[in-house]
Amino acid sequence: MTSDEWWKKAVVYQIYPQSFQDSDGDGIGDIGGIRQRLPYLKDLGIDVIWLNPIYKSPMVDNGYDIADYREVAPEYGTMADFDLMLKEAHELGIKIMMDMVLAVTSDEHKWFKESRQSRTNPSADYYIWRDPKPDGSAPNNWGSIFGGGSAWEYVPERKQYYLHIFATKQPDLNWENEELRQKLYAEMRFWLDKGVDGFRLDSISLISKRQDFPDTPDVPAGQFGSPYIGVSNGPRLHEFLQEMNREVLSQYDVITVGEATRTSLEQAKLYSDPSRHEVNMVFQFDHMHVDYGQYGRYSNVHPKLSDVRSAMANWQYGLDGHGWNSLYWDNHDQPRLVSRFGNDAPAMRELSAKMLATALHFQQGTPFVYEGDEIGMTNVHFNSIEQYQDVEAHNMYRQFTEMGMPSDEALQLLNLKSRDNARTPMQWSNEAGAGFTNGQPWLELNPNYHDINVDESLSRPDSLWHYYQQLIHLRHTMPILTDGSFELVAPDDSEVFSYTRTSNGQTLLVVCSFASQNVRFQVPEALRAVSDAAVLIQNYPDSPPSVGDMLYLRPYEAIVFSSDNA
Ligand code: TEU
Repeated sequence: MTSDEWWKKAVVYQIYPQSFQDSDGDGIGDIGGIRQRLPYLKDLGIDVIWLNPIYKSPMVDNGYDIADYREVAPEYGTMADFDLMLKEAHELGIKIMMDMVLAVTSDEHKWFKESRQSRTNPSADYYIWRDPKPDGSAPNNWGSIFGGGSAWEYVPERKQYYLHIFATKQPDLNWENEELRQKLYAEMRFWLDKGVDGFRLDSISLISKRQDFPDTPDVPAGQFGSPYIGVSNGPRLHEFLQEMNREVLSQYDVITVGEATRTSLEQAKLYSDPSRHEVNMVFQFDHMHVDYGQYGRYSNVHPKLSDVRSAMANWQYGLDGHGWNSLYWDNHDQPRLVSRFGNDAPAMRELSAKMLATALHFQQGTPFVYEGDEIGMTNVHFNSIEQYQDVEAHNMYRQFTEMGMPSDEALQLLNLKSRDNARTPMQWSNEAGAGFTNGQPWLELNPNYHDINVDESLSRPDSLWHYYQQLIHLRHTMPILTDGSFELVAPDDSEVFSYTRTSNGQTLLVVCSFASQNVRFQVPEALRAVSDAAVLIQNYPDSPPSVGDMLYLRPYEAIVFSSDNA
């Protein structure tokens, strides 16, 4: 690891600004609130904040619909507030990684307002415009990823359709246009010149479109297919990323993470192999697809450990020496990790959350902690569609009920998988407003804030919060966590996720039970010396009962042994 690869040792904490901390009583989190909580993040020990979009936006998709890249959303504060936050974070040794949305803008961005007016204006070609089919219908059968129908919207002024693979108010940018690319690079430089420390590049795997815009095959007439066939990892993607790197990223000492939905391991090597000069790492989705089913991500499927493990291990083996991994269990687009992969029943919630944190943070890569994970926040159980705010939740609900699904069943799917599960406000205390706001929160609080909150977690030395603090400390102090090679142990065990990390003669043995009951785990002969050595960290107050090489693991038990605790 060279010194300019500081991001390999870093732990990133994700802040969803509208849900983190409100400082002015309007029920919406803001920059003033983040500033108040910087010392909290310093105590936790994180190195980098990934800040979800804070730009001026009509907020149809909570800020992923940018109306002006150089203005701060007034809901969140002013540019002066931003500058102060950056300065204060830097004083505490915390870096700030912005979320840069370069695949789409809002239809309220001045480029689109101009583009839609005619086929000849200066921004005419900044978005993806196509003529209707002879019968007047959309250019192909792609549907929006958010549900709600076609991915094409007709504009009478141009007598053409524009492409929006997300919400109708999020037109896709046309990366084929070189002038537009230069404008986007200028927007990136604006923030880098202020001193921000990197970017999470939103939906970056989707920026290069196949120019033949093919229909998605096997879709019945009149229905919509997924647009991925023509938009995912398209023909010029890596050319664009190399250009962006040459012209922008390489000029600064930054962390870069590309959000790369539908990206295989082989493709990810192209993104993150340092010799190719693209990005440091990607967010891949293989382990997010383990509970997809009949209704895509909104299916009532419980993830199987074997699928989770093989998805993760594939990336651990595959990128070692060829790129770099990001490590995450959830974010603002996913349900809460403890509810999805662990067990959020009161007796199991903290145990399973500690186990999941262990399973993740000992892998090779840069770990991402989503706000509230450090106190074990859970999914919320809204019982009416009005309680949801997410545009995708509303579209999916409409789609499900229109196809005849009973409303309570549709709500059950949202309860399991909706993105709003992760977006309920941060639970700081058990006071009214959960210490998040004095006003009416923009999205209802999870009522369990009375029991699950930061104050409570900070008050107990054995809490999940302190466990995260310990894990982050280990990432900083043990080079083996950065450099060590990864190897699965007992790869066919149905309940236990176990692996080793090895470097310079030192071995760590990680054993994590995903079972809600007691299970046995046999330590392989070759690792007996490690499991007889020191315990580095564990989520029960004592070690599991054992007889010879057999460990009797208790529900969701996690334990890490180290052959050399130096
Ligand atoms: O997400 C893009 C993305 O990859 C989607 O497939 C994502 O998984 C989606 O949430 C599926 O439900 C990014 C942002 O992270 C997301 O919040 C935005 O809504 C989206 O871009 C559109 O800008």
